[in-house]
Amino acid sequence: MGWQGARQLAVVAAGVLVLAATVAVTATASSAGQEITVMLPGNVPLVLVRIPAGTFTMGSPSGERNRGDDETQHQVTLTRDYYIGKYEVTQAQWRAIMGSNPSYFSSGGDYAVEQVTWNDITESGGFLAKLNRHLASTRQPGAGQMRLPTEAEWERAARGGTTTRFSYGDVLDCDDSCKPCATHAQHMRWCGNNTPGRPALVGSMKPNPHGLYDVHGNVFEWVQDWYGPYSSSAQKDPKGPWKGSDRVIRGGRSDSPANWCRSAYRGIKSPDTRDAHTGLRLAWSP
Ligand SMILES: [Ca+2]
Repeated sequence: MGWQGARQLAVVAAGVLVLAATVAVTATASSAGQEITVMLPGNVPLVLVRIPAGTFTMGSPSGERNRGDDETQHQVTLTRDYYIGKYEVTQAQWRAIMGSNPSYFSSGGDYAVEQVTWNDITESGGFLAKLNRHLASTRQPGAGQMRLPTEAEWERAARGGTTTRFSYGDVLDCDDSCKPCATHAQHMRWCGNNTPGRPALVGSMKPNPHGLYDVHGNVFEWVQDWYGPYSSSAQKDPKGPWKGSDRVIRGGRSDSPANWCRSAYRGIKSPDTRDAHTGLRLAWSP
């Protein structure tokens, strides 16, 4: 073999190494906790975290303190991995896509966007439509497929494998009011540590076991589903009732008592409701 032949072999060997590296990345792509970042206009990043397919118990046990009677426990299987926003959608992200900031507490930047209706998000020409067009035109992941999470996807992601009232425990040493509570204070923006009663910067509390921020508190988050009673039987990829009058919001808000921020708590709003405490988190099925 001459010098050229040896050089070609080296190139081939390097190619095999590159291929091996590619395979390794692909293998990692199926694991939980993987993050992707897409870029919005103006170089505004948006980060999503991979949540694994699997089965979990949705709702709360009958003995959970201060539960609602619409939280009937049932088994849910999600058959596909999905991504969900690491943070609530921020005012900078909304402005990058829509060109304006509708928030009542309009600090801008990485504050959670609010005063957005379910219709603003999902209608033709709304946030999701424009976001998906941007991702398509820039050939980024999620193009044409970014959406709100289903209620089941939201709760599985929020629980992060836990069965307690919050993803950081039951916190039975505190009551469910706005009284100070050292345990809650590290994990969520609720009335007990947010005296002005307004949303804060996203990501300023501890994350849940999936690395998601502010699933408890800060702003309520619209999900895809119409509100309706749960079935007590096992469900696969549930999407809620096929019709209804109210949509579901999840996770509590910066001026709510602690129990509204529980993993199983279900809030209800008409899809045209615009208030200073309701925003959103994105989802995508790869
Ligand atoms: Ca929240």
